[in-house]
Amino acid sequence: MSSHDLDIARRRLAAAQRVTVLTGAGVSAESGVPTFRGAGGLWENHRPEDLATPQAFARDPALVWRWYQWRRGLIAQCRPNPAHVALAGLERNKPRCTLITQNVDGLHRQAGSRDPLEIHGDIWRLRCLGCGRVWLSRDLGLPERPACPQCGGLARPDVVWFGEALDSAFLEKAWQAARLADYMLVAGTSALVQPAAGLAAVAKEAGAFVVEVNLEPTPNSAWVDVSLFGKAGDILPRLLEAL
Ligand code: BV8
Ligand code: ZN
Repeated sequence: MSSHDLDIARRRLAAAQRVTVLTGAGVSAESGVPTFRGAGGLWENHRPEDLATPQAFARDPALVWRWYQWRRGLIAQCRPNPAHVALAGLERNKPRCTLITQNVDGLHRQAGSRDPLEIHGDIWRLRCLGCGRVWLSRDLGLPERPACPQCGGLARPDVVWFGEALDSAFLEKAWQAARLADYMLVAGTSALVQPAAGLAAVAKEAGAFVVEVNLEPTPNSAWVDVSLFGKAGDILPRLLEAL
């Protein structure tokens, strides 16, 4: 990453009135949360795309739950890293800042982000397939087929699986935040999963200055205004320190 690029990204951020942030698994990587496409993404030789689907859950709910329990157990040991902390600081400094995250680990909330838009859900929330009840549970000893305390129905993780629609209210808020932004920061995402990945282009078309933070180029790198290559835990504190 060149200091020139960092300097430009900083100066434009200082002048920005409305900042929208989109984060992906790369922002939690330095906390120890495995990314989806990185080396740690596999579990018992299953790919996330094969397990994070309604079909996989219908076929073998116990297998899918074992994967989520493994992830919940891992995430329970993880703490926010300097990237999460820097982004929580950005919100305090830029009142009209919207943080959108694809991550379900809850680490933005733990770092002090006020109201992260968790567009793919929350791994600590369960939803009953029977009565629709939603509740938080940090129980790491859940049975393989957790039952709803209200109706006894089968519970699922309250996350968005592949092939499932995102919550339309959340999606509208995310699109709105992208359209109204004069500065969009996209950090730690491979920009492959839709509709989240398209938010940066929405911001760009609406005139935002778009900055990408990633270890390596993504499909967005060809057209963003600045790409800052490196670790989010290193770059974000430096990008935001000048505020
Ligand atoms: C939808 C929650 C329509 C669950 C997730 C064919 C069949 C079915 C669907 C599709 C299809 N083709 C396209 C689709 C649509 C599909 C999609 O986009 N598929 C992709 C794979 C092509 N999308 C969907 O299905 C979405 N729904 O389209 O619905 C619809 C409409 C109406 C009615 C019905 C249906 C739903 C998508 C949401 C899926 N749920 N997560 C769970 O977590 O268990 S996705 C999950 O994977 C994450 O949430 C995230 O979105 C995605 C992973 O992406 P990243 O976060 O970017 O992580 P990744 O590992 O990929 O990359 C990490 C990046 O960080 C890398 O770039 C790396 O370089 C970088 N990095 C690593 N370390 C660091 C770092 N950077 C900086 N610092 C570091 N230290
Ligand atoms: Zn129920």
